[in-house]
Amino acid sequence: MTNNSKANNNSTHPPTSSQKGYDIIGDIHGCGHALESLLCTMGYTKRQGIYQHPERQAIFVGDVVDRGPHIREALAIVYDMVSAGHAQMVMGNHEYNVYCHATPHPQRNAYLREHNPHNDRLVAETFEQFANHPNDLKEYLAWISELPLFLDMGHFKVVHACWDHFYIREYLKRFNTHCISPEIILESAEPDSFVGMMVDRLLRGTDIRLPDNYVIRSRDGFERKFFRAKFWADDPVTYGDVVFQPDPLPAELFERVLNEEEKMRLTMYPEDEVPVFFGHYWLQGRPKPIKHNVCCLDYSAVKYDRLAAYRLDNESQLNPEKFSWVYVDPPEN
Ligand SMILES: [Mn+2]
Repeated sequence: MTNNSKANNNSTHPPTSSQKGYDIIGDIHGCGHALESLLCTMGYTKRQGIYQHPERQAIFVGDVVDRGPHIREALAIVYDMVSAGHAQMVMGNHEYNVYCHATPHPQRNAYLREHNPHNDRLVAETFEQFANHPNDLKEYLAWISELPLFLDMGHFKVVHACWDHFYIREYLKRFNTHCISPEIILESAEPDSFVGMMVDRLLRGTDIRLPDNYVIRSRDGFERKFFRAKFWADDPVTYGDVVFQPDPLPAELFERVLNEEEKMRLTMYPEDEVPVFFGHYWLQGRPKPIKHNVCCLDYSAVKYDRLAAYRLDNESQLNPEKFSWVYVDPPEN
């Protein structure tokens, strides 16, 4: 950490007078070296130890931690940029997991997130890489516990997995902030609480339970009884219209018609809304907008695809030419 001062997340950083644009950066997952390459590619330079751009601000869509080889480096870069006002960040489901995994429940003999083989495995690299740096981890966890859950920047929006107008409006009404807090995280650990459902929706997206006894075995070995659904589908009819994940649905389910209850679980993102940026969904290949106002920036950096960014100026229709990315190479053995 370069700064001793704690980042102020309680207000979005106003653009400086020279600021012209935003570079929105996808899931890093411990690919700290790729992050440095991407920042350099986009004209950011390191001054007094902090990456910065004279005319632009970076916005991270979350999931800086877990899985990859350089989690401490990645967190240090992001934390220092945010602390100095050169970047903003929204919380990803992996930051939330790491915080809850490390935080004992004040009234119960348990952690906020259950320790079991599945949950332990998801956060293993982060705790391993911080094993000899417990004080740094403590400081990062405190910072994580006050991150924004979403950013409404006026001419664009940012969230980790799903922009849900209903939950966001209700959250602002209840808490009068776009940030989370240790108290709200504690409440969110109750799965049926409003904040529990909200965090799940914004940080993990909408999903639909597979019918009967179907199970999808994902490429990374997890068994899933749900599939991830789009929040931007227009008038979806079948499972195939809403599925959005790297692991394909069993073929016979593709044409299955969504029932009313399943449709109720979905959320929509109107055509005439400002662009929304998010990560989370493990895309691959050449980065491009999903729709004129919908853009996922997770291009599977930690699976040796790309770390991607969208370089936004004032356009309201996303431009396929405005992505930057770096390739992430497997380590040489
Ligand atoms: Mn992710």
